[in-house]
Amino acid sequence: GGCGGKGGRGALVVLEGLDRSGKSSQCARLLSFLKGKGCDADGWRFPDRTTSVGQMISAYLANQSQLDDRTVHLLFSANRWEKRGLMESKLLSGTTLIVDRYSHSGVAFSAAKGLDLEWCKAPENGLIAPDLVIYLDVQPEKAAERGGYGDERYEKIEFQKKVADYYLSLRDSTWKVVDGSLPMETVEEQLRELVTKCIQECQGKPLANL
Ligand code: DGP
Ligand code: NA
Ligand code: NA
Repeated sequence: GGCGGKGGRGALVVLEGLDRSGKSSQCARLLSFLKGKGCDADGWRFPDRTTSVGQMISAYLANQSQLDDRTVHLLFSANRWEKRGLMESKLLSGTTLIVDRYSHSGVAFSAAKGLDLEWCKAPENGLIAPDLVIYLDVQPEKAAERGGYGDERYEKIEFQKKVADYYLSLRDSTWKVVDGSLPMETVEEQLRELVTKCIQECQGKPLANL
């Protein structure tokens, strides 16, 4: 508890966006803001490269292993499933989770490879549904100018453009689009407002599944 009232559940807040859209920095800033207010909050990220499934994914992303596209898709999904139990207990015990990528990454990146959209969505069914998805909107060309780009498998402009199109097609009522090309402090301020409101509003709502 702390920021949402006593006994309430935590919120599941997901940040999505292209590679180098600023998600990871904004997740860190958001987390320190929430903790500073006395909120019970944890920062998570997917893929979680610390598990054995996550290590297979990490080797694949670093081009150290070759895997069939559908196999990789199911590994990313399995990596979310292996954390579902802990996610549920954290949320029910009042911890808000700020998550760097989740199911929408799974669908957008695999569909951009040409896999069938509905097939891509299927293994995500039954995972916990986010209360809020914040999409950091940055043009692929702008993201590519940011440091460190191009080191991993998917960090190519043409591919990222396809991912962006799929992300847009996945937008639903839980999505808020934030202009990620604005100054970092402006983005940060918008995220604080969205998340503070979300934590208050989700108190009375039960957890839902995708
Ligand atoms: P990150 O650690 O956030 O930089 O993500 C690593 C890369 O993996 C990035 O290019 C996005 C991609 N990715 C993240 N989640 C998934 C997923 O579920 N499926 C696929 N195919 N790619 C993903
Ligand atoms: Na990346
Ligand atoms: Na990241």
